[in-house]
Amino acid sequence: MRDIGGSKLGGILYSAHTKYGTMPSDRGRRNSVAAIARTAEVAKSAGVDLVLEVVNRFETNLLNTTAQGLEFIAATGSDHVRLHLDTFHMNIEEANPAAAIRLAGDKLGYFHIGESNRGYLGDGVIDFAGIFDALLDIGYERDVTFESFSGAVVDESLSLACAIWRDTWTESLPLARHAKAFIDLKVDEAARRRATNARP
Ligand SMILES: [Mn+2]
Repeated sequence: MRDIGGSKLGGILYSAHTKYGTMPSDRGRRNSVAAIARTAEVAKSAGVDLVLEVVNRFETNLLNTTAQGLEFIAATGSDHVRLHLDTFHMNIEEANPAAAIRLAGDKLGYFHIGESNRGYLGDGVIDFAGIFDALLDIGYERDVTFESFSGAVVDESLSLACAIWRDTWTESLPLARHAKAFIDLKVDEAARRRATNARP
């Protein structure tokens, strides 16, 4: 990442991206913490952000919730590791996704916006108003990245790992335009709610 001029390394860096058939072992978890702690030292000296994506139970057995992610970061002993949260995964695992964002606070280093069916934003059940209220509450100013899948354009092995068995879209550009407009609108709405609530 350093050598290609990148500034962030994220995703499921701490385990395989797969549906595990066993519980994580203590030894496996210790190995993962140690590997991330070593990687964080290299990343810090290279000026590269290191963010761990918390994903749902079908894609890792190690970090499924924000609370688990924060515990993992503490175990690394590094101040350079942050969390990469994703609304699609949070919708499956968190009791309250907005509360999870507030729990992450300044440890949130990267954010994926995705719908519950991983298609067009607004075509699923995720409460984006609550999500954006929470992002504004914690003063989040890092990346917000839209993530969506279709076997028509996404790498085949990644689509299989994410269980994309049907396509909800095939054209990237209208999807991306819609997502940008949707995110801008939701940020504006959340900002207006804050301003209205703050008014005496
Ligand atoms: Mn994601």
